[in-house]
Formats: sequence, C-alpha cells, structure tokens
Amino acid sequence: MVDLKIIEVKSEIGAGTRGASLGVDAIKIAAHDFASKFFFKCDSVEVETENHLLYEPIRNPFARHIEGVHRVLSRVADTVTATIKDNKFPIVLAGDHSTAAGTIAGLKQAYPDKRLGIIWVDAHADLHSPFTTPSGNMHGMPLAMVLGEDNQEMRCNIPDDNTVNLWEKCKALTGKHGFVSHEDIVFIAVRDVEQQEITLMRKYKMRNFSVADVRKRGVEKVASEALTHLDKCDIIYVSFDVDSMDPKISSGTGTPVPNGINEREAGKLLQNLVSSPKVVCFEMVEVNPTLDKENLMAENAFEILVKVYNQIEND
Ligand SMILES: [Mn+2]
Repeated sequence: MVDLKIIEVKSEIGAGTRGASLGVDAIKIAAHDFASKFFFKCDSVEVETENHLLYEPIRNPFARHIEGVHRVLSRVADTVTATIKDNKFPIVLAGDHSTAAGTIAGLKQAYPDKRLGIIWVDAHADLHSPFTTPSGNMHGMPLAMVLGEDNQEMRCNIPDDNTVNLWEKCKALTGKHGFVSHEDIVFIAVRDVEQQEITLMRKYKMRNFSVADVRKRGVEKVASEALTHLDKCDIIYVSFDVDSMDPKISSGTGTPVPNGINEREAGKLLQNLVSSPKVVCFEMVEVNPTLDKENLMAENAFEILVKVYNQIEND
C-alpha cells in the first residue's frame, strides 16, 4: 500500500478568469454530495496563497502577479519535497495550472539525481514566457519555466526589468536542480496552441497525443506509448488540467476548448498512466465552479480523483 497525501493549493492568481481558487472546495462538496468519506480518510496539507493580489493593480502585465506566483511556487515546491521526504505520494489539487511549476521544482529538489519526465494532459501546451504570452496569465507558462525556456526566437513582448528578474527567479526554482528537457515532456489532448508554442513543439519534436489518437487507438495504447516515450526517465509526473475534457461535459473551467476527451476517457487514461511505478506525483487543476452548472466539473473531477487515488494506493 502506498501512503498518499493531498496538497491543496487554492491559488488562482495565474488564471485570467476568477474562481479557480474555489475548485478544491467544489471537489470536496462533490464528495459530500456523493456521501463519500474520501476527504475524511485522506491525509492533507494546505499551502498558503497570495490571492489578495487580485485586488491590487497589475504591475507586470506580461506576467500578471508574478511576485505572488513566485512565492506560491516556492511554497508548493517545499511542500512537495517534504511530502516525499516523509515517504508519502503527493497528490496536488490546485486552482490555476501555474502551480505545476512549483510541483516540478519540488520533485527536482526531492530527486536531484533522477531524470524527470512529464505527462501533460491539457487543452493547452502552457509553453509561453513573458516574452511571448498573449494574455500575461501565468497559468500559460509553467512548462516554459521548468524548461528554462524564454523562446526569444518568437519574442513579441518587451517585459520590463522587474518582470524579467522575477521570471528568472521562477525559472531558478527548478533550474537550480537542473531544468527538465524538452524531449522529456509528453502532451495528451493539447489542441489550442499559439504559433510561439507550435514553433517550440516542432523545434524540439515534442510529442502530442491528440484527442483523435485517444479515440482511434484507445486510452490504454496512448497511455502505454506516452510512458514508453519517457523510457529514459527515472521518474514521471502526471499533470491533469480539467480543460483537457470536452466543454460539453461541463463548462466549469477557465479556458474551455471544444473537442476534448470525455470524463471516462480521462479517468481510464490517468488510471493507466499512474499505474506505472515510475509515476511519483499527480496533479489536478483548473476546476472553476463559478463557471459551472450544478457543480458538474467538480463531480467529474472527484470521480477521476478517486480512481487515480485508488490506483496509486493499491499498486
Ligand atoms: Mn494548463
């Protein structure tokens, strides 16, 4: 039996739409409505957020609230490291996806000599930097951060010195332990990308298993191929953005994109992925109940969470 611990990060300063900080509680309400004792039996810890910054003026338009994002990431990293040192398997439930860069920094800190692979299940590639972002929202940047990737080649913004310094600090959270390699990232269900991201994905031949791949070949095959792609990695982190799923299932996420996977495919896919003994951490993000009807996204997210949790616990 694996000992798991839930790390709650109710942060939403990286998102462009308000409400993702309520995602974790919405998942707990779903559990309650299903009469589940899941959150009673789980060990958990909550990371302090910086959501008060939402009410302050934007100082860094190409990396909004970056000062706060850096503080949250640093806390998430330390919490993930401490959880692993305590021999527990971290499951991160977070608001916006920027937190994933903190999770990855924590994994690098806990396993400095291991090669880390990442499976990114998302509608977006989250490969922007302050130099390329169209929105300034930092939930579109976590993978660039852990790659140490500015993508200057495709630069279209001129961030000020303060932004660049803070961006360097964000990158250094992972970088001081060694950046992740482009070839060690696999995408699943990514279908809404900007030219700057496409350029990076092509340049480094980053693998994306499309929704059509999932449909045609089935989740088992895609999961096993994604894991095989990361054969050279010693450990693997699985990051699940609920916007990988189709908006017809629920509109309860900040940046919905049509033609996603359905909730059964997501559950089965993630179950297959985390059954690999190399997987050392799982994260679920971007549930936003303020955009939802009847808390549907959180209900789906909760059912997927239970599947993943049981799979890891019984492996
Ligand atoms: Mn994302």
